[in-house]
Amino acid sequence: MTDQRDDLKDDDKTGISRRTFLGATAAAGVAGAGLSSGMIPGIKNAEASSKTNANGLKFHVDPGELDDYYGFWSGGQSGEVRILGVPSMRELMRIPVFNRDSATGWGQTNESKRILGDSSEFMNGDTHHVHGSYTNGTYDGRYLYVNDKLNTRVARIRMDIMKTDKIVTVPNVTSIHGIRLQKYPKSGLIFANGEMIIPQPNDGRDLETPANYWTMLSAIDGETMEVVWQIIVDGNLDNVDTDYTGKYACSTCYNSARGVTLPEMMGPERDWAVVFNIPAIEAAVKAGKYKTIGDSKVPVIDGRGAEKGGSKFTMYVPVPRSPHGLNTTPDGKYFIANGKLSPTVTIIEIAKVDQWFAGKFKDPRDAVIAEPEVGLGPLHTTYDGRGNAYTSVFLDSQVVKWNIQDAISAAKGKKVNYIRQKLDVHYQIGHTKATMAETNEADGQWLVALCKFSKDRYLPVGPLHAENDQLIDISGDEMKLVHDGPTFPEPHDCIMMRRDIVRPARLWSRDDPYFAETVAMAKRDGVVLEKENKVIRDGNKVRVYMTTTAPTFGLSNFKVKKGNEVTVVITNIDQIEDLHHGFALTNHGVNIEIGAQATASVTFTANKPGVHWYYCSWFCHALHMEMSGRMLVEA
Ligand code: RUQ
Ligand code: CUA
Repeated sequence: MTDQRDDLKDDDKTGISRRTFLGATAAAGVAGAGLSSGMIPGIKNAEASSKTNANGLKFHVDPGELDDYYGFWSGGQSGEVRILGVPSMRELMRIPVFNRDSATGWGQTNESKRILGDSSEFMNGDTHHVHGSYTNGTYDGRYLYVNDKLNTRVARIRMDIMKTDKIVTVPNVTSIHGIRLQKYPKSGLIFANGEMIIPQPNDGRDLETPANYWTMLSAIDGETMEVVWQIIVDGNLDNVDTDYTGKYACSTCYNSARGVTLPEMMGPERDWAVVFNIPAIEAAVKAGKYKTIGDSKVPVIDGRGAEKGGSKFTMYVPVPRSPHGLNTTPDGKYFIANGKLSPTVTIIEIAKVDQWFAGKFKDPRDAVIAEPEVGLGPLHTTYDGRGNAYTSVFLDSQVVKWNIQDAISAAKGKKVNYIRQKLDVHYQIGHTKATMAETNEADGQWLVALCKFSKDRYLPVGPLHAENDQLIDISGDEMKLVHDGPTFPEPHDCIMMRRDIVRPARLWSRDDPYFAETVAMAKRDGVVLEKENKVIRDGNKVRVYMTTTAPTFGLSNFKVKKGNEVTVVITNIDQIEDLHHGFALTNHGVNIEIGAQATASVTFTANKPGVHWYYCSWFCHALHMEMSGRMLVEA
């Protein structure tokens, strides 16, 4: 094993590591000596590979040209999802899923507040994992789903309008970390890991009795976004993936001891990956063999039983202590758990999982067919669809390419080197993901290394540095770093989808459900949104309806009384693609976006007598500056 690690040093053909080199540049700079680009390992690679990859796909996207892939990035503690073009790594859009957005008014419009629901009191989120909906094992371009680790939520994003349309707060658990979708026949169900253990129910009981703290896997209906069942487990739940038949989900557990302090969590030699038998769980729910917890109506199944290997619902496969990512191979044969504290990844054969649930053997550990050593700190693994795996190793700051079948052969005693290449990345990589890697159409074109630190790769911008997403060409035999992309915290995880899968809308449809409730309110007020500009007075409540068309608001002024609760409803009747208007009301903290053919509304209290101008905040016309009006507030 150590041999393989040494071999890898030879892969760096220059014989000097990037970091040593950086030291050398600094020294050369001081001495006033120049270095030709030919001496810089990274740059030499880029020149040699021209501007296309082995399959002729461009990695330099010229101005005006379009990317081949959509990338969807989970923005970590920024609470958002970002859309990037790949391979250019140009940021195309941000979707403010859980946070507040000054530009679009997400979190302020009545339409977005309805979607945020009870949790609209929170101003933030922590989006770790974004995944696209599936039909028959590959992306179908309908939805994205993303977790909120901070406030225990799962959100759905409609891919036609690229806006969040449903959010669910998951009961009975705390901190949703890993999420994955059923891949076949479609998603179907969304599986969400509750990471932290808590008392059941968490209503003040058992505060000092961690022995009574538990967590669960939750299954959410991908259409209704309701939690349809939950299953209690031993230990905790970190990351999860599913198989390609719709039968299993498999989660890593780094706290099998259910400790509440670090030493307690680090106690056991081994933790596990727990496989969930979805049909068995669904049958029990259907048969009514479940309980409920506290006020929640969600059926809860008991999946504990790690000490005897599992239950009819769960199989606890022992793996080295503190595993992290779990990734299914695109051929649907293996679950691969990443060691984190162990330099290994654990390969679980899914055919053996079938046999274990069928009672063909007893010890779940026998489903592990290989545990290859890959490097220090393996966190996540991705695939090229050609039988190779790419594992991010945090401590070594590398992406390690290895061959799955060779690793299995080596475990059977064959003398083969399954490691193909180790590539330095900059620095401390978390996730890594290849194009289409989470589908049965994994195409092995590009790989992204999502690095938590950029250190010296960019101009310093204060104590807080940019983070670093690196694009790597994996189309040939050799991985080649093609460029760096600075990221605002945090580049957490991403998926990359062929562009033909994504079919965005060009204009809003007037009957879009996104603003249906606002349309219904107008109907009750007898207002035709597309034509009329009207003020409806309803006691202390005032509803102001107006149209917009560049460069005018339908009302150049409206009058209210101090203390009125004012709802402004705007319908943008422009028919031109991307012709957005804004309604920005001075000194009231109000600013919302109204897309072409959309209706949007905002409610606020008029508590300051006087003249308050509103203006359009999205540049729409040569007379955009003149697109304004007055709210007159009587004392
Ligand atoms: S987990 S850096 Cu939140 Cu995605 Cu592994
Ligand atoms: Cu309307 Cu600017």
